[in-house]
Amino acid sequence: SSAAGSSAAGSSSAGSSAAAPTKASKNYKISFIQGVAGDNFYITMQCGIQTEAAKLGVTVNTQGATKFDPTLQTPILDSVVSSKPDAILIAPTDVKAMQAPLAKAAAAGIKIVLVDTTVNDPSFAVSQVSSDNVGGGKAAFTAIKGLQPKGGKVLVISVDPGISTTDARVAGFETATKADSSFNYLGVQYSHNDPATAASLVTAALQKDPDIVGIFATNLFAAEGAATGIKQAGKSGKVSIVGFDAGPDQIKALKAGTVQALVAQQPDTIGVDGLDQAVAGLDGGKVTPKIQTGFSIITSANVDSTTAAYKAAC
Ligand code: T6T
Repeated sequence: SSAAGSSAAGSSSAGSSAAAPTKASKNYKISFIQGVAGDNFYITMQCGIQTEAAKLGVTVNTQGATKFDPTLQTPILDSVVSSKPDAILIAPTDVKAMQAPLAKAAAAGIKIVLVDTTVNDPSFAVSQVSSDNVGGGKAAFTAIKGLQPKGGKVLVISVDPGISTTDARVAGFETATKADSSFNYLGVQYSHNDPATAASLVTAALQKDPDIVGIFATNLFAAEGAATGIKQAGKSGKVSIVGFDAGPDQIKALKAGTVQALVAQQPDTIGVDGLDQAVAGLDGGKVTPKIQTGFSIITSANVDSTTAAYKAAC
């Protein structure tokens, strides 16, 4: 199946193979700070963390800002730090802006585990757990090529520059696209995690280049908006969309044919592994500084045999 390559890559690097603690030595107080609240990716991660917390016997509280924005995430982090938790799991929203606030939290003696995203210099962190985002971007190109074998113009809709995950996805996609002379890379446009903005970027791009054959949307909200933009432009079925993430709505969109392929991450595993690393760090156990989790490609060919990868609630 089209998922074989990527899931093989995932299982070989899956963090679950790292020695996981079975019980914490005490009921540690741990905070999880999401990239943004209300995003099925982070909700699923939270579900994984909660289940693992119950198993290990630790207490986790979860918070997230209303927007994927370091100016909103920093005060949340600062207030969490002043509550003196034993550890923080966080998806930093910007590689640069979250650097100093996180280094300061680590310097205060709090164990920091970076989940999903990272910062420019993560050396203060106990561990980093994320998908193979460059690989996911490359796989997104392979999926577009499968859908549009003759090639043509392709566009990327991303979130904001400075987000480690989506930047890596763009880089992987760009490298793969430029290595194939039948495709013409139109570059990346930023939607600020707002589906309406993504939709208008896509309709404007299709006005300028009506012969676009494919769009890679680097996260859930970019993909949602890109699908709307294609509908608004009357180009449904002509332009292929490959989106990162596979929430319940994305699976529906795939079945309805408004999106043609999804790169499904393993947010649950990222959360479980992240919490295991935090507890291992607190108990002086063996930590794994870098863990890469897998992904799979979902298309109409395998969607019926796929259970939704992400949850809307636990
Ligand atoms: O794609 C995920 C996450 O990996 C990324 O860092 C930000 O966007 C999502 O949360 C999906 O909305």
